[in-house]
Amino acid sequence: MNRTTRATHRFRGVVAGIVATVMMFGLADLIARAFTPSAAPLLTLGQAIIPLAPPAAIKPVIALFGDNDKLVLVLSTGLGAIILAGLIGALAVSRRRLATTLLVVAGLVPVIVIIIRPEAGAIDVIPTLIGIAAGVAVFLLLLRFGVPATHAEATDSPDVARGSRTSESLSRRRFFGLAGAIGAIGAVTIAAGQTLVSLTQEAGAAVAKLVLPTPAKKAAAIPAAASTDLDGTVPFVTEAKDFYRIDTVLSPPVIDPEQWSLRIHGMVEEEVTLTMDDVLDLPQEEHHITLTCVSNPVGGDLVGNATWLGYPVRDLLARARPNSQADMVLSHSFDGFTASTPIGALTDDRAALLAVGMNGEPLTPIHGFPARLVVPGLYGFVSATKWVTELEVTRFDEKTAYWTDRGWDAKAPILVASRIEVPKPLAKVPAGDIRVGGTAWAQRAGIDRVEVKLDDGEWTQADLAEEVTIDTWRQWRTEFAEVAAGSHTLTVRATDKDGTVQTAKRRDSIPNSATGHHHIQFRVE
Ligand SMILES: Nc1nc2c(c(=O)[nH]1)N[C@H]1C(S)=C(S)[C@@H](COP(=O)(O)O)O[C@H]1N2
Ligand SMILES: [Mo]
Repeated sequence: MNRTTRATHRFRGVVAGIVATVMMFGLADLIARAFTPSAAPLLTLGQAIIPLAPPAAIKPVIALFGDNDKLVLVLSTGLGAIILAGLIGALAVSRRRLATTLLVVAGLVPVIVIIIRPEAGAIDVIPTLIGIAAGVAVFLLLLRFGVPATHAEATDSPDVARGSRTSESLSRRRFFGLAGAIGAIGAVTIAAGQTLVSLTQEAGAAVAKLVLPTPAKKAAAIPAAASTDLDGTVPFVTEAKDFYRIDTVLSPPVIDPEQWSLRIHGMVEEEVTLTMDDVLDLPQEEHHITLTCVSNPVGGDLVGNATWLGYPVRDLLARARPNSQADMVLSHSFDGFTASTPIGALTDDRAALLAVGMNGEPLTPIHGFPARLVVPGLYGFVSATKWVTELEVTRFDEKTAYWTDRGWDAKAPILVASRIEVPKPLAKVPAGDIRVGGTAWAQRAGIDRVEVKLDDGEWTQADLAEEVTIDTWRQWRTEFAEVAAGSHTLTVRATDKDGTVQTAKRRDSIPNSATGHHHIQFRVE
């Protein structure tokens, strides 16, 4: 067999491996989505990688891709699988049996990942097994058409050995025609699977047609003066669709409120379980609260402000009567996530809520439907458990939470922070007076002052919009007159009402949030 023929065959082997993999994942995914969504192999594989990934790698990925981190994860898992399949296909030119075995072994990886999950059932592996069978069949079929089995066969093969141009091109056409057709079928199954996903999510949204009770205690209306009205400033209330999303699940659990319950247990005198009807019968309170993620980089947008409807966790806990030795509540999510909240933050006078509503609507699946915690003043990872199912009253020296086990703090109060939203980084601004504005937050303390600096100038005090509560963010704006043409920097810092000035010291987000002043560059033209 000459070199060119070998290279041709190797290329076809690679194509066969890739097409087989597309078929395998596509079919397995489609079957899984139709019958048992949590058994979709690509999703489960991606999901399995999350806890394995070093925390030091996760947070930068979140910072880089933000809400798209999950898509990036699934796409890279798929890409990894395709590269592996291509290599196996190339191997098939000389070692067909070994390559086929490797393909099956690689296919079994998601099967293992699926079966070791605690909530797995035996039928969960069926979609992937069918996918593997289809993938291997496609692989062998394509090899048969495009890659002669052995060297001997290759030289004996009348088509290839004689190198007759017509038969060679016929075999090429036949191979790529077949590969193209099967690849297209694989692609269609993937698309069909994705369509099913969005249909299921719509079904989930239908379940979400939960009727919120009218608040027993309404939040005060947000005054117009809470906004600076500076164009380009982030709205004071963040709509659910624009609200940042951080969690460790690839697709949010679809929970039927009829099936949901909250169990309060651990160091309590009386274990309490509430159904959704029980919860909705309680007098609900509305509160404006700004939620913040510990992974938010300086100037980042992992922060949002909403009007939450919920029942005070304080009163829920009171029903169970916690033991006075308890100092922590470990909240558990449907998906296994946990957060450790100092019990004091749940029992003092702040509006720590078991929230069922966000901006007048039930929670969306992504933001914790049907119920989640919202605790003013603490970063989300130690307080804001979505899809919450249990409040376990315990002690910090006895239990640890999901992110604490991965190097983050056990307790994490929110630090004073501020960011520039106008002008945008690297914006070109016409000469004259320059308008500057943004948002600052220091939940629990409240913002006292925001100062801005142009280039190496003096700190100048910005005008603050009206404060809604100490637990909500606060907009600010100011102007610099007659700024000369050229390149400039702006820096911002905030001070809270306890007198804490936002530190200029730069540090990483692990273990309890990044610090430093936000600064941007812009050009005056
Ligand atoms: N079940 C569950 N709840 C969770 C998380 C999670 O990974 N799983 N992440 C927490 C973190 S780190 C943050 S910052 C907030 C974000 O809430 P949001 O996605 O509604 O903005 O949810 C918290 N609740
Ligand atoms: Mo977070």
